[in-house]
Amino acid sequence: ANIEIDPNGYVAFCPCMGRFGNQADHYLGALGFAKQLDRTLILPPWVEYPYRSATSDQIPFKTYFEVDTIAEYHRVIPMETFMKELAPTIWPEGKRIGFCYRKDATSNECSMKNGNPFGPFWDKFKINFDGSQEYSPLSFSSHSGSLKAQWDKTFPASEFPVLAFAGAPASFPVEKHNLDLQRYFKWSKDIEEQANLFIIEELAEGPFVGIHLRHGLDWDNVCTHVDSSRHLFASPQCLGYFNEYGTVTKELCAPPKDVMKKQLKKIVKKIKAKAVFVATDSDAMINELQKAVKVKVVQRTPAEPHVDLAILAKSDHYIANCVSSFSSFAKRERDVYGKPTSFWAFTPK
Ligand code: GFB
Repeated sequence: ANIEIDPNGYVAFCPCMGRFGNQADHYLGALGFAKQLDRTLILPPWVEYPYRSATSDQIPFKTYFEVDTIAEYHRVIPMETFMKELAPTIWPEGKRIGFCYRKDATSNECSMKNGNPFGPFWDKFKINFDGSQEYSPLSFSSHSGSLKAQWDKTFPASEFPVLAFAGAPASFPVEKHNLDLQRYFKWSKDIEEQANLFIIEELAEGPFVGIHLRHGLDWDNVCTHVDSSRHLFASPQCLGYFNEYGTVTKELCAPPKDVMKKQLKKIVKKIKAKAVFVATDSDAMINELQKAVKVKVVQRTPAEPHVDLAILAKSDHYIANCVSSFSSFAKRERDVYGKPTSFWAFTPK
């Protein structure tokens, strides 16, 4: 098929920070940015870090999400398609410029491919950069209406058909005005089917509560940073972007077991739940929780992050970790459909 070239140009980026939750936040922001600039967004693959592997994997966008649904919001093209069909004409070898806020002082270049996952990401498509372009003092934040005018003036599409960013042209956590873009991220058929199948087989007896347990070594480390900040990672999702509903606490990040049990019991009773679904990549506390709530408590093994999130999003009530960006993905999805979410160790003030 002949794919038309967008005269307004393209935005490319590497979702090079964090794992799925972080990348998803950046994805929402990048989509909002491309929309503002009225450039087509090149949908990069997701970056994954297989256990015990020294390098990263790149998983096509469509493995987890429907491309057509994103396209309902704005013009997009999967990176695989762009590189195969369009790059030879409009972004050929020899003309590939990497964009960064500041060049590396030593090399005087944008560090586009330094280290993992940066190198493997662009290498996946055999992309090397032929030049570097700083974009400071421009920014990605779309509060000001003139964002498009500023970028177009400095980097007109005729001269810069592809703005390829070293990181994502977006903030972490996702900015408030981009939250609702979540509605365009629809799980792929495969993920959706796996989630539905699990619900039919294990959670069909009645309402169920979905809970996300974010704990384990890596997370304990994160939670030691709470004292110095009003926000941590995804915490605006419960505290509000201006700390309207409180500040971050140790408990919010690492809720004690007895607090969790009490809170879960209350919700189970309130919605007359017949089961609890546990999503975690650590200890699922199945026996302990079962004793506390006296209904069936299940997890899906082996756990797959996207299927876990899809199930959490479908639960009748969801209890999330306010600090975790993984937690926040399902919270945003539920917001789109008006489904209730509460947070461990959090009562809005
Ligand atoms: O998604 P993520 O950026 O969210 O990283 P946080 C957490 C990863 O842990 C997920 C796995 O992408 C999954 O691979 N994981 C966490 C889970 N919870 C679950 C679960 O319930 N089910 C399954 N199957 N997998 C932060 C990172 O995590 O953690 C930071 O964003 C940093 O960059 C820090 O690494 C330690 O925001 O929760």
